[in-house]
Amino acid sequence: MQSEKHNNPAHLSFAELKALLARIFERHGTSAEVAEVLADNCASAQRDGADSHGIFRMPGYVSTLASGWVDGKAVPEVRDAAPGFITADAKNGFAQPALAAARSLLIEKARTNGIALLAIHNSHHFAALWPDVEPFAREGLVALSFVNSMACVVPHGGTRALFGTNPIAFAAPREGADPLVFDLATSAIANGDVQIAAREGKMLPEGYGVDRDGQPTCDPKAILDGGALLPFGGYKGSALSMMVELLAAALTGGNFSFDFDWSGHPGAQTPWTGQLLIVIDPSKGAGNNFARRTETLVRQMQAAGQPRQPGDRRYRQRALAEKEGIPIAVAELARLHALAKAG
Ligand code: NDP
Ligand code: PYC
Repeated sequence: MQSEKHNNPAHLSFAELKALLARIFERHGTSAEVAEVLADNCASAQRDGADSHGIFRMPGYVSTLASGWVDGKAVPEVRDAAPGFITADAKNGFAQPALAAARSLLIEKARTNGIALLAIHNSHHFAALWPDVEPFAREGLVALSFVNSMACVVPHGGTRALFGTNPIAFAAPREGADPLVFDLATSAIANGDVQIAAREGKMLPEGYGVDRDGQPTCDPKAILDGGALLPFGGYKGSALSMMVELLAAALTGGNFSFDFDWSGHPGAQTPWTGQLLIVIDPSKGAGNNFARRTETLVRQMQAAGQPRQPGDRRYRQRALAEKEGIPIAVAELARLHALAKAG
């Protein structure tokens, strides 16, 4: 996919790509409102070069919608549970429309109380997590999010897959610069990147996964075919993954990554779990100049020799796409147009 993209690609504006993706979502059974939210998310990932969660995901969304596993027309139910606590039932729909529905209340509560959280359950998240947190930092807030996925990661020292790839995303405002954002799977590699490596016939580094017999392997196909991934950083990543299960599933009322059985829905790919967002208003802190202090830390990291900060690659890619358009392989674009017509 990536090599195709760099071989005489077409260039689309963000608006063009988003409109095409929205047509595909609606054509395959989402409401216009859900299509708008998912298309914005997916086009943003493609624009930023987040390849494992951009248009690569469209066939997975389509096959999941066709399988009846997810409700593309679900209308989330948002509940004001306590001064700093909002719950959202995504009604077996996607998580992002639930976040969109709760967002203004979440910000209002964070600004009033200094901190607020949104606990989403009965939801499907098939995307990158940074688009969920970066916008809060653009409004001067600090945001953290956690999502669990599907059992494909062996806990440290274990013998079978239990955790999801369970990403954690964090965003903080910076004075005079784009927010500082990281978004990372707690597995050694995201499942999407294993699929891309398998497609491209590439081997993975050692320590990323095991085959169906529990033996270490660098072959992405063996990991996908009955094998499993390992957490990053041994017991440390495993502990973070455990935390994500607790925050995104136990706290929200969503499924653990091992809880759901999609075998009755062939084609289903979206994990049916939960998501937690924590939003903090740093102006309530004693320092009262959080964005400047973030900038101070970034400058010190640069001075210490860290060549780039998390998020920098995406922002560079975004700036390039805004200038030149979003590169998409001609064959890939044809597949998207076909999806927009099929159904
Ligand atoms: P990466 O390992 O590619 O990157 C993780 C983070 O580290 C990013 O913020 C990245 O910034 C930063 N980074 C990478 N290299 C460097 C470096 N050399 N110096 C400083 N910072 C660096 O991401 P993952 O493979 O772990 O995850 C990929 C995506 O998959 C994420 O968006 C995640 O949300 C998604 N995902 C979604 C799941 C779901 O259930 N919805 C499950 C698992 C993963 P930058 O972005 O600028 O490269
Ligand atoms: O890449 O690990 C992943 C993933 C799981 C669900 C969505 N993306």
